[in-house]
Amino acid sequence: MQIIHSEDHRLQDVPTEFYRGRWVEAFETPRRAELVLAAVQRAFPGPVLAPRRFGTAPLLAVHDAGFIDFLATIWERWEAETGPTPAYPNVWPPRRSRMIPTTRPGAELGRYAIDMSSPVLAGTWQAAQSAADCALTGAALVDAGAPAAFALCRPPGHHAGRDYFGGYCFLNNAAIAARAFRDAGAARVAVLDIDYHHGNGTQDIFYACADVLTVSLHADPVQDYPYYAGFADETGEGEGAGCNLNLPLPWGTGYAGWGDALSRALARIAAFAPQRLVVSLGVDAFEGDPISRFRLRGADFADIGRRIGGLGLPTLFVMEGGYAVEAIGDNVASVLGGHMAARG
Ligand code: 7XA
Ligand code: ZN
Repeated sequence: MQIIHSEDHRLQDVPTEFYRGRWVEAFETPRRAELVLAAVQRAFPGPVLAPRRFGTAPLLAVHDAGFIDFLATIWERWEAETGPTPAYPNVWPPRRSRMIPTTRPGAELGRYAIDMSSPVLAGTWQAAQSAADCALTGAALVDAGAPAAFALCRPPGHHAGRDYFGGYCFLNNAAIAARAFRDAGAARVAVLDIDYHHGNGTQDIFYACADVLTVSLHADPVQDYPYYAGFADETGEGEGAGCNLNLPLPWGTGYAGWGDALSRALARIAAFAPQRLVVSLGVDAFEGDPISRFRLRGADFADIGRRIGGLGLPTLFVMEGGYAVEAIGDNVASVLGGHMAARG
């Protein structure tokens, strides 16, 4: 298993986050990535690769140019107005607003943020670019013949849409890699999102695309974040009609129900006959996750990897969520190990 990782992720580091009306110890921390790195190095000895640098062109292939410019410049604008304190939106545009650029960084944050979970810091842009570069490096390795690669990205990406950020995500690493696979010649690419939370950003980016199938297993958006997308009747539009499959599941779902949904997801992907697969690999469906409410056990993750490997597709795994720090490393390594076992 080829592993790609950048220490730049440490630049995104806040001690607290706003959760259910209180400032609590942050769930999404650098420690998560450190624990995953340690576990995958134990499980798959060998070099961990640093990302190649790809610049902004692959980011602009999936994200709006104004949004990328915003991410690249907002910290300087915010710091000049407020000083070196984490940048949070302080206002959001009401429905039917004209999305006109303003001169004030707080209002600009509100134009692009979907929530308050993702403060912009001095190093956020560098951390986000490096995470995207990890995904792109992994995609290049798979294109060069690796059966699978693991991009240990942080910040994660699947909540970042064409022109918005949130849910700890700034750039959509999985979508950037999927688009890169297409641009390198794959006629069809599938994205399978197994994170507990719906991959609303990935769905948004590819919703009208016939060449990228997006499939997501996640908590019912009536019950859980990101709330306003992820319903079963969202199936794609225009040329992309039929190319988005959402499999929302209720709180309390264990591996019996989750595994049935995975069977539907895998059957849909097999029918699409893609040349490449991107897996948005969140492990927050784990029973011990502090912000999630599914009941997958540690042993289930190896089976998930085996079953994904059964597709026989060149596969890029991209790290997303997972907050049970005592188990996050083992759960990620189990998925990757199961995949390797299936691919032989
Ligand atoms: O996959 N997404 C996550 O794991 C993050 C979801 C929670 C975002 C913050 C909500 N307050
Ligand atoms: Zn998640």
